[in-house]
Amino acid sequence: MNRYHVVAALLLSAAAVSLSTGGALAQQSGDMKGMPGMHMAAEPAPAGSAASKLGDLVISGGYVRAMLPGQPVGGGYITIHNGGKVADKLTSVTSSAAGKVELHEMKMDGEIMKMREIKDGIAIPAGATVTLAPNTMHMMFKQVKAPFKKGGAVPVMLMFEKAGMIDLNLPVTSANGN
Ligand SMILES: [Cu+2]
Repeated sequence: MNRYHVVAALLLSAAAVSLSTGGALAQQSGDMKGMPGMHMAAEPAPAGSAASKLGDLVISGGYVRAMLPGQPVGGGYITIHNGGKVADKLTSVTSSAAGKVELHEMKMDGEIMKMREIKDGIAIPAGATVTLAPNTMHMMFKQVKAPFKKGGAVPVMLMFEKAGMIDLNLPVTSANGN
């Protein structure tokens, strides 16, 4: 998954991605099993949605990945910065493009990467930047009405405990290539 993320980033040449860095990352990340999740932090993310302000929050870099034929669910990522003095929480996400959207987190279980639903929302501490990114957390789109296609956009509504709700259009980046 990680390798494809790098490929997706490289395809978006507009993003500030150096080819040599991307190549090194791709090689390093070839073996998913042997990889402790912490390499991911250094990775460039694809260019995503523009920054939007909602109260004290700045929400940016949102994107979803194109879905492969037969793939039953879609994955989405986004960055949330809380510039305020009070903690907030991302409580839920909905989308007209999917029957439901769940918040998931990835965890290494021994050598196997597993995901589980985050049922009580994602805390956005005061002053913090929380990033939903491959191998950390994601939005999982279930009962998708039409497979996400590269170049398209997926509407989402994010609901925060304090800041309220915001509608965003997340661009669809390339699929994992697999
Ligand atoms: Cu998931």
